[in-house]
Amino acid sequence: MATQNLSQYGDVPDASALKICLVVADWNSDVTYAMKEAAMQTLREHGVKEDNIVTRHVPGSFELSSGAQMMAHNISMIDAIICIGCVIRGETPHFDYICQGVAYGLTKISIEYSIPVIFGVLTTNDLQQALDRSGGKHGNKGVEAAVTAIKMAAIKSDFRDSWF
Ligand code: DLZ
Repeated sequence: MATQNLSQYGDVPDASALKICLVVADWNSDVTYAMKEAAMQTLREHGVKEDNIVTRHVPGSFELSSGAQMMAHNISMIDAIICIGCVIRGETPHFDYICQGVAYGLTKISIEYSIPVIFGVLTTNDLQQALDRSGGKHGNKGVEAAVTAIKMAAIKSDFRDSWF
């Protein structure tokens, strides 16, 4: 299947009551900051209030898990955590270690804290592929991460409001 433009999406629930946290990796910041801006813009467009968006930075994608854990542990009433990073395959095994570590870590935090934790992490072969997905020809993965956060928060809230 061809890669799609990630910024095209359908209906999104109202997000005006949500509190959303973002953890952003500074490694490959040209890419991650563009994704962060797109994610924040998408949250605003769907009604999330500025005061209800909390952003923190970590050095690299490997630290996203620990950043998300600190958010989940210390901030009350979070509806979703969006984690943004960009890992570019290099000559070292770092790529595999970082990707596996962050995927495992974010899944674990999501389950332990029962909070949607969104994997807004690009894992690409080169910088061009990352640029194509952070505001280039394939859209911006930050938009997709924000939409996923809103949709998951709505699912969580559905369960909270149900009688069963
Ligand atoms: C060390 C490293 C390397 C080689 N590549 C990346 C990368 O492509 N993307 C990224 O977000 N971080 C990278 N890092 C840094 C690690 O995520 C981490 O910050 C360090 O290993 C320190 O724990």
